[in-house]
Amino acid sequence: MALPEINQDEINQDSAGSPILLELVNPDGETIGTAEKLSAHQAPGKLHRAFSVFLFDAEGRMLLQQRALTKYHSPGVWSNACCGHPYPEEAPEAAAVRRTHEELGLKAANLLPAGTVTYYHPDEISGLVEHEYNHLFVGIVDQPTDPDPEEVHATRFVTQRELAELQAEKPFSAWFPTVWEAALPAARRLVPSGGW
Ligand code: DMA
Ligand code: MN
Repeated sequence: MALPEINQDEINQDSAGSPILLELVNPDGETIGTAEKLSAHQAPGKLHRAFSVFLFDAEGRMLLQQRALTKYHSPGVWSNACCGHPYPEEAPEAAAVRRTHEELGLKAANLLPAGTVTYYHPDEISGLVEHEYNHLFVGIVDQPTDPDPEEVHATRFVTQRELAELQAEKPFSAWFPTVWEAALPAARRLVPSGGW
């Protein structure tokens, strides 16, 4: 599929114009090299390191983000609180804390590791592919979000029932069901009152 709407510079360079690299890994999650962000996501895709953060309020409701309408892939869809890619040699938890702050304005202290999951999900809208070895984290948030509009269109906290209703009504990211199923045991331990 052609990608006419995607500005490759915006994907491959940070705000200072430096190239954005991410870590390529083998199926065991061991680093085997680096790649520019766009090339790792072009079909057929290269397996790379990623992280996903699941945040809950004190009542156990889950924070969702609607991705900005200008995101390079999966624009406008709902997903978990924050996802992204560690820089080469950056620890996944450090990247999770960094991006949760940048995207949502939150201090994600005390994130708990919730395992890893590997998947291959094409994005039908952009034609890009997420082939990821994903490090999962769960945590509690006790502050209001302050989203960066270039990353996040909207946020909301949902109960289990509200999540099911939203999933029936709105598009979600291709990876959300996969990462949420994998993070569920840790989420249940963290917020037993949430009824997840
Ligand atoms: C990609 O998220 C990461 C996963 C786990 C799907 P993203 O597109 O929001 O990351 P970024 O824009 O920071 O590269
Ligand atoms: Mn990716």
